[in-house]
Amino acid sequence: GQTFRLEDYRPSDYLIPETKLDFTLSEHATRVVAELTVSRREGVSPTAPLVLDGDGLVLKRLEIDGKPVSADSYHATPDSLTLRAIPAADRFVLTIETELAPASNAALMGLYRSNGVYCTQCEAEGFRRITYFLDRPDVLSVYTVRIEADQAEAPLLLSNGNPVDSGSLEKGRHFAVWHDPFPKPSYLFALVAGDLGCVKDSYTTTSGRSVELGIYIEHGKENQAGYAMDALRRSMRWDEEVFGREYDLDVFNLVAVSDFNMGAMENKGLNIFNDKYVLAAEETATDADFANIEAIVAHEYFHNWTGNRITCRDWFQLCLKEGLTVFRDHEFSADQRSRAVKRIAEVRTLRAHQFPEDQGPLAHPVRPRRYREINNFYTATVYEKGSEVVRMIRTILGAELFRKGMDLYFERHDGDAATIEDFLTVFEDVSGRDLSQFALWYHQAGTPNLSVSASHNPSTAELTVEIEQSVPPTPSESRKRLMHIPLAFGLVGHDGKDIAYASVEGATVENGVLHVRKRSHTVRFTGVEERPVLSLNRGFSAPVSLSVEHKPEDLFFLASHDSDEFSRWQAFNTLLTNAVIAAYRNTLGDKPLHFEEGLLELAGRIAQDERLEHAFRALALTLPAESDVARDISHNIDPDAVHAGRDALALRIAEANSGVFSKLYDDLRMSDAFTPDAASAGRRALRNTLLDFLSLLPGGAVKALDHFQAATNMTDRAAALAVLVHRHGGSEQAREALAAFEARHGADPLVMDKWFMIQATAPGTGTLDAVRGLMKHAAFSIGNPNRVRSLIGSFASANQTGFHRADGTGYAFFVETVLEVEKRNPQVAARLATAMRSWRSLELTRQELARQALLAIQSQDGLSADLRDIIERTLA
Ligand code: BAL
Ligand code: ZN
Repeated sequence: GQTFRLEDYRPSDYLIPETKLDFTLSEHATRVVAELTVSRREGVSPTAPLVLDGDGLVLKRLEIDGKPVSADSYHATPDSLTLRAIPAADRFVLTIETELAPASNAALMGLYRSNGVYCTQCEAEGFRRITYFLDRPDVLSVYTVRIEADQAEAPLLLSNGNPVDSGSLEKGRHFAVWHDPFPKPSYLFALVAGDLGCVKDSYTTTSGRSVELGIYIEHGKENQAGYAMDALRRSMRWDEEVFGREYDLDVFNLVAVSDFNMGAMENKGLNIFNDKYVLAAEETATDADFANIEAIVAHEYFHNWTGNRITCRDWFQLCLKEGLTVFRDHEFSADQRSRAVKRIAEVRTLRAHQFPEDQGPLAHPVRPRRYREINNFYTATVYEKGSEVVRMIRTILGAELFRKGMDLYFERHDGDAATIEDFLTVFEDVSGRDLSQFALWYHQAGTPNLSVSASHNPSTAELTVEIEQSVPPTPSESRKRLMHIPLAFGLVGHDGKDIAYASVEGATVENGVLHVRKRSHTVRFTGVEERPVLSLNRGFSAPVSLSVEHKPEDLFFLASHDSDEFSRWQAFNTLLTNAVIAAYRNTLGDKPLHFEEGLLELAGRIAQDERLEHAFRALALTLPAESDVARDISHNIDPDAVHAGRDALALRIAEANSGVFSKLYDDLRMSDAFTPDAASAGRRALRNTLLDFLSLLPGGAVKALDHFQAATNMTDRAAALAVLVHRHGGSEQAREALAAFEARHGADPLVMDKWFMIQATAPGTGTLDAVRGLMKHAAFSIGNPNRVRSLIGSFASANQTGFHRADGTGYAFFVETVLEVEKRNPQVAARLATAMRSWRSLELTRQELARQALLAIQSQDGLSADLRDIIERTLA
């Protein structure tokens, strides 16, 4: 396939200032008439050909200014339309008619059908599956869309912008016309037509504009849309208050569909959502679902300014809208919930998804310089690390200058297709700072490492901190430049309070942030009478991997006393991780496992510490996942030994704290009505975490089944089911709970996804057969991305012992299934295949089996560009 390079960017010779689309919808033969007003960019020769993108299109009619184009002056293939003889006038109207078969579009890009509803997905390059177009984000057009359909089949006809006309037609058909006054790139085009239920509300912006809000979902599920609507209204208010951004159309519509490749899509005025991120009720959704819905509704809404009003010049700039919008949704959730808890959750996600990406064969810069398939760059690096980079800009500039910079960005670039350079420049302009070294965060892949040691000299009252940075090589970037790393820190005194110092030299320190810019810094703090404990990277101010030469007692101290809650969590988490790694090594060496009493006790103390939020305690007590531990071990990993080490620690913590945990578990029982707020969710999270420990003690399966049966909401029910299936798989209690869950929720596919996922993530070699069996279950469908991700995706990426079986049968299953999914949906298959990205860190036998599996996929004929790209980069 072709490789696209950032340095090859050049503006389009032609633009399309206006686009009129006329859809006559039918399942197998939808007619699309596109009337494009084409203009030649100034200075471009009239002989320059016009080359439009297509993807699998059939051209039915082609006219220029209303006259047919002669056969010798154009060339049409399914993938492009080239016009050679173009009117000399610098503006003309091109009419293109194409015919589509939405019902057989299984790739879910372009126009397709989901549960009988017509819908679209155009990002990144799906619009070219609808009509020939300059399908690139820097070609902005004003759209007017007419949709005609059968009134009974599709009473609802939606597109971007505001509704301008509608009416009935002969033979039971009807139409609607939508006009979007804001010029937009084709990837933001959307259409929905079908028979859906609706929840309406209205919102008045600060300047008094009244906006009609609509959420469209499957009939009968209207009562599950309230939470999303509330989240939408809160998002609209928050963006006004925190970023000064108001909504700009008369309507805002959000549609939930069941077959969707992504989480959701920010089409102008018509967001389309994976129904998983809309539907919420206590009976069917967990607290995590509620939190995700809130975050994703906000994310898509926030794109209206960061993505839509200001879009990307090209797809290399994807992080310009995604990293920034993730940052905005993170801040929103932090304001709606507990900031510290939210931050810990973000960092856990970043480490679980972005760090392995950055440390493996698929590593790429936040702003990549090349790609073969852009769909494969909707990654944790672009999104999550992209958000961290924006957060660092705020850390460096301070909140006030950051806001000033954002204001300037909106003012200067509204209506533009912008670049990362444009974004950085506004912050340089408002602050007078030079961000060129900082910009490496966008340009250079890899997680920087910092090693730190500190020594205190009581006689001179000096603290000396040695800091070394290194950036590991990543694919196609062997030599790295030194980064600018803002490290928030504190010197913690014996009473847990930060102590002051007189002066500092060896690095710039501003507002509690130490700026690492060189390979090594020797930082001297004077006037430090007592030996402090160094608390570094507070709030996870920089996405780095940090190794501090702490004395073990220092970590215990920080875990109990650091005033920064994130760092407290981090210290305890590091202690737990170290304990599992020690147990792992002893397991491999056939040595007895031993855990420090102090650690076990500290777990008990944290559990009961009334000064800490419940949700914080739950996060602290959640042991690092097997994949987290594996990442820290980094090479020659035996997943079975990781599992054994982690389980052993869980058991010892449970045994050492059985009384405390039991009492707390009982005290946390809630009898009041369910509410999804953060405080109540925190109580449930802590109680469910305790259940996981208690289930390891005698009578644990019975206790978990009691919990399951007593559950009055999905959070508790799913948590108990997971405990039974993961801790007591095959037991009578686990079987009973699985059957009860299936009987209760069998008709609700989204809830059955939880049932699939819990079973797919059960540790041990037996799970592979279980997954194969579940693929035959009536609720499973290989064509639906949510089903595939919950059963197969979770097995491959979140089941270390089950998937990475030493006999390689997990990998054989992987080959077979990825190829099966690929036949229908290359994008979902490619995503699934990233489960292999850390194969080189496995022990040698598994490594070789994994490599064979990847080669088996690579050798297939006719592999999609999506899958080929992932497989070849993974093998490289
Ligand atoms: N733009 C793709 C979906 C999202 O990030 O919002
Ligand atoms: Zn986004």
